[in-house]
Amino acid sequence: MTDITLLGVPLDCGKDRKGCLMGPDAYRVAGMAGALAELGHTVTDAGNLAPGPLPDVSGPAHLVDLAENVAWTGTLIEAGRAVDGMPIFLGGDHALAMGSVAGMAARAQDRKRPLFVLWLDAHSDFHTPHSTQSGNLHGCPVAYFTGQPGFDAFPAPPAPVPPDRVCMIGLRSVDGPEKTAVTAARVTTHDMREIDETGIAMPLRSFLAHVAQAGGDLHVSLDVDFLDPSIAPAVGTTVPGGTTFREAHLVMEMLSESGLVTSLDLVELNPALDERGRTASLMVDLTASLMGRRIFDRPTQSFGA
Ligand code: NNH
Ligand code: MN
Ligand code: MN
Ligand code: MN
Repeated sequence: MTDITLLGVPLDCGKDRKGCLMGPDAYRVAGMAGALAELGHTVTDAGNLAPGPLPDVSGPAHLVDLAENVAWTGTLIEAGRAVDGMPIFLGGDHALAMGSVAGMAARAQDRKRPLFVLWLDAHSDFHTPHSTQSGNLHGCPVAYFTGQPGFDAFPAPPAPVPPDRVCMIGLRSVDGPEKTAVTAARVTTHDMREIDETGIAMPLRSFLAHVAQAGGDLHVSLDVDFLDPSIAPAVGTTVPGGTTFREAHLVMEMLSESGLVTSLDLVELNPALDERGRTASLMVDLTASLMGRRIFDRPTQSFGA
């Protein structure tokens, strides 16, 4: 059983459209702590984090809330690094992954283990402050924590994650500059076109085998828009053609069975856009599957075996 720490991250500065600050409380209301405790885990809700004082920083003028993002990043790196067991970062928008992943990479380095990252998202979030057109820093975390240039206003990531230790699944909205940069950096990508053809289990299985062989820690970053908008409406950046209820649960069950996951982000939930809390509930159910909820313990009995 796992020692889980819930870290509330009411970070809402990664984009213009506000609402993700309500995410941590929506997860609490949807029963996150109880669902995990019921599986036998020890759960500590550490409450909500707050960003440090706003630094005096400058960068490209179109960036949204740069100073606040910088402040949060420093706070999250230290808060995550200090957690002993498994932190679950209850977001908050995806800009929180600058700090959560950089902090987990620092912690993995302290433990002399490589950190791998599974990025479950419609988007690759590989912009730099110079390539982003929207100015929304929630589109930039992967470039930051893999140590791409252009993040001078931010604290340097203590242990940049080599891009070839990042695996992205669910992609269906990648901007031009990101396409070039992701490919050049040799990030592993599995877009929806590939998932449609091979199924979602095959690429995930090979990534997990790779992480196991390397003796790595594994951080999972789950963006609500990984899911199809028909099952998860509570997100500001819906993209059609997302993963189904069954695909998403299969991913979580395979992650659980791998025993490799050491930290988790739940990001981009905007409760103001939800329908009677169903997206928050689905995210709780997915987290429970990731943490061991099962229909049956496999293998089940079959005829003629
Ligand atoms: N690529 C777009 C941008 O940078 C959209 C990013 N939005 C996300 N990312 N939700 O996961 O603005
Ligand atoms: Mn994202
Ligand atoms: Mn996204
Ligand atoms: Mn690989």
